[in-house]
Amino acid sequence: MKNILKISLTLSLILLLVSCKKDDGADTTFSLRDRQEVYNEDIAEIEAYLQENYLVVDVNLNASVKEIDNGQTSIWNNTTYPLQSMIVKNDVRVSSYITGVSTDVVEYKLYYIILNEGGGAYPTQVDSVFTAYKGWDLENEVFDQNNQGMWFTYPQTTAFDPVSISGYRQVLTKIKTEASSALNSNGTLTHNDYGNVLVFIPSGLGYFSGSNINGVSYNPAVFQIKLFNRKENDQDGDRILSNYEDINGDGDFYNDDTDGDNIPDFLDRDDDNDGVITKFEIIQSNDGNGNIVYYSFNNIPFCGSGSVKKHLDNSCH
Ligand SMILES: [Ca+2]
Ligand SMILES: [Ca+2]
Ligand SMILES: [Ca+2]
Ligand SMILES: [Ca+2]
Repeated sequence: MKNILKISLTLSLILLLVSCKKDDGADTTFSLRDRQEVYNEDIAEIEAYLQENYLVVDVNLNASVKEIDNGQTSIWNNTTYPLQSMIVKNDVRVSSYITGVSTDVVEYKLYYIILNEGGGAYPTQVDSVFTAYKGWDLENEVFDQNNQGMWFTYPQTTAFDPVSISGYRQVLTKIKTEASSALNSNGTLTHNDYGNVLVFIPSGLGYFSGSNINGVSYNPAVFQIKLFNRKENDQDGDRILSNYEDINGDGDFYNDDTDGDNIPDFLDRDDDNDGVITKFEIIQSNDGNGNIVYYSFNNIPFCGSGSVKKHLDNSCH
């Protein structure tokens, strides 16, 4: 079932055309730089930045970074908020097909600092996330900020959501949502014990050749991200939450394709390609008057004496 995929592919194409048009703009000699070469420069700049700047964290765990001018302890050597790192690949896809993995082969070192882990739940790759953020460049110039928080969904529908930034999205796997929130009399929310992280993003995991960061291309970025909430999604509308469609449980939702048609299960409305869409295979009861009850995921029956749930087994409907 390819309708949803068509929509997302069409969107990707539009975004591609838009970005090509923008890139082509005034400079007809423009060409993309080599990603490994850009990364080598970026990581050297980021590591110098971490050694030449220090971190200030206020009582509300709002971070700012300043250049060392009087012997302050560098971010590199900070033991109160220790610097951590992970090696990641660019997860921005060429398409939503199983085979649409990024052509970027660089192994990126992503530095981050956890200011607070959070008391809620870790988001998955396909959850919507409600985050507040502040972004600045290596000159400590802020280029974007949102204090209240807003919802972002991946796969994203607009090109320049912060969550479309691979480094932004991937570091969210290190923190959890808030433990609780309270509604204030003025209508604002107070968030309690939320995930709070600083991340130092090479341009290849950010805007790369785009000039979103203070008008400069190939510019690394720093983000402070506060993860308030998450929402589980059913991306393909088959009434099975996408979080149940990572069949091999490895956290990657793009490598599970039960029927082998190149469309991942979480975007495939007929997961086993038996001609009956998944939503109709998981009906528990239907009184004919519009009162349809669907099985909860754990209660979806197997085919016969098998051990595969019926929506994933084309030997029964
Ligand atoms: Ca689904
Ligand atoms: Ca998987
Ligand atoms: Ca499939
Ligand atoms: Ca089916």
